Amino acid sequence: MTRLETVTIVYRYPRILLGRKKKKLGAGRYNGFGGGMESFDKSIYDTAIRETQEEVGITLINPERMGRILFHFQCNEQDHDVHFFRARRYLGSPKETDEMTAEWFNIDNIPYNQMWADDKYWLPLLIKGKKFLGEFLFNPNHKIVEHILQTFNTRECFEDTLAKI
Ligand code: 6OG
Repeated sequence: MTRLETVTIVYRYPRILLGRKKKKLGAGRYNGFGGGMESFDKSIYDTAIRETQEEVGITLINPERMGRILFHFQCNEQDHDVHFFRARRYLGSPKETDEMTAEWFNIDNIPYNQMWADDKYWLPLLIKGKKFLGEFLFNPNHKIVEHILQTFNTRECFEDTLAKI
């Protein structure tokens, strides 16, 4: 079984909004906001909007899908198929919830040593506006064993490739 999930990075140059996750997979680490697609979500965009609303109390306007990565774990964890979004605009003000804190970081000062090991590969691409597709294998200590990451020059080429997989 593969879990279909989202991660959204809110980007207001020169800062991004991250949260330290308080429970479940990735607890203690900073990440974008997101979670699993539910049967009542009409699309993965709805999941991104709903999860960001639940975790940090803001309503995204036109989040853009920037990437998709398939994560495999050698033991004890199902695969995660994560769609990554970037959003510049939103309604409301970010606020801490019982799931995540809400903290702004300058893009030159991102706390990669307190994030998932994959983040330093895809987050600089997302910030630059590059689309990406990839696959990562993690060992039981959450270290990367192998990875591939492909970038795309146009949104059309990225969405065409996504439609084929
Ligand atoms: P819940 O299942 O707890 O949401 N997620 C990952 N994020 C990053 N940056 N790297 C990974 O590499 C990830 N695997 C999963 C997707 C889990 C949240 O964590 C994200 C979801 O936003 C292994 O509801």
